[in-house]
Amino acid sequence: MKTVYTCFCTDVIHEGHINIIQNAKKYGRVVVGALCDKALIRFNKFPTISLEDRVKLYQQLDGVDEVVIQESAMYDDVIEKLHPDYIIHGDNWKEGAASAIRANVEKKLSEYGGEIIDVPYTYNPVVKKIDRQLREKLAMPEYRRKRLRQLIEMCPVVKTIEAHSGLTGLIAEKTVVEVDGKLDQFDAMWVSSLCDSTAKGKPDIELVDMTSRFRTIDDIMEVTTKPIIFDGDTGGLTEHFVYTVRSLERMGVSAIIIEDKKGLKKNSLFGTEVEQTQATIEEMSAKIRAGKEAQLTDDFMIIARIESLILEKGMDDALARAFAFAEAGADGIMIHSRKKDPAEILEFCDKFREKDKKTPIVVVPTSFNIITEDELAAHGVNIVIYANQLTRSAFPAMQQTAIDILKNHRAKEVDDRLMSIKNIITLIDEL
Ligand code: SPV
Ligand code: MG
Repeated sequence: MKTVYTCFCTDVIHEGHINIIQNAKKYGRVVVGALCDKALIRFNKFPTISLEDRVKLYQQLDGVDEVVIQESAMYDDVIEKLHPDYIIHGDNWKEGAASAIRANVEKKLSEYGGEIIDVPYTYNPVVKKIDRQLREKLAMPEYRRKRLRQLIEMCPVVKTIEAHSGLTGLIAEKTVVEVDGKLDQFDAMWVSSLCDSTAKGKPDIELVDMTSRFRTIDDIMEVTTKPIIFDGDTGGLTEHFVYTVRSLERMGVSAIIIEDKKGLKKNSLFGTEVEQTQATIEEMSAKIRAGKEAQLTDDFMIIARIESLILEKGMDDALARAFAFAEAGADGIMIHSRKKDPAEILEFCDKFREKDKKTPIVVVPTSFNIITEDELAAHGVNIVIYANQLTRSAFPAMQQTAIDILKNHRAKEVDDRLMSIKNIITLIDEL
């Protein structure tokens, strides 16, 4: 009896899956793989039911002889263990990022004479609707809000990129690459005060009001499913901060990061070039405590950002604040630096982790951009935020286009660096 293997990464079974099983049955004994959570999230198919429940769901299907757990998205573990004669899949994996998986499977099977069976992908209105419902479920506040905590548990490092509009949200949501035979993508989005303000042509001084910041979040949420970390600046007056926490939590935002500054906040990357005042440990701790008391779910996170290194107050001050803020109930610590050398960030992380193994650490490697995610994770960092790179790459490109159109009195000269009209009009999916 030959073995036919297929991998499912779904919480809901539809006609397409049944079709795969019926086709598989013609070739032999059908083994279904349930892709594990860690691998699933790299496909942006974040599970809404547990792996255990997915296994049970697949076991109940007519024609399935066995269900196993697949650890690697690239199929390496199951191919080595099961040596299936056939691997069956919808032919949609011939295109896009998934084609890297198909190529790997083809190579591995060819080593012992196994074969791929591609069946035409079932894409009718019912399947399309189920796909959409699954995706939209992930966008719902109750699923999205808790996802950051889940990711911290599941990922060595949560990769977060700035978004300040629906369009940048889509880039954060949909950009998938294949590197070294593995698929990769961002896990979460950062609604940066700098980029949100810059997009509105305003300075980053808490001038863009909360209603407008929430509107930005809403634009992003409309078209994405990934969790959102909100840059809350100083958090404002404690009396106002508690309302902000409630609103963000209700919207389905996963975390707010507030910095230990008071008075007129300026962007941290100015450092000591401008006057900025740090709040006392007591003031900041009181704000954290008030925020934690205001929140209604266990999902939402209040992360305390420490500006001591930015303001050149020293490592001891940064560490004393970190321990005090964690003690006050902060769900994470963000440590910031504007040095090119990551040494002071790493020293902070190592010293913090000597005493506190659990509280998540967040870093924003804008200046110390030489260091990789893996190196940061090795020093105990849990969340890495690429805070402004999308804005900084778009601005010079747009500016150059404006200059060149003015110089040439027409747009022909810029055309070859533009996205095609066809691509721009089909970029956004319609319902
Ligand atoms: C932001 O992105 O607005 C931040 C990070 O707060 S930084 O600009 O580095 O201060
Ligand atoms: Mg900011």
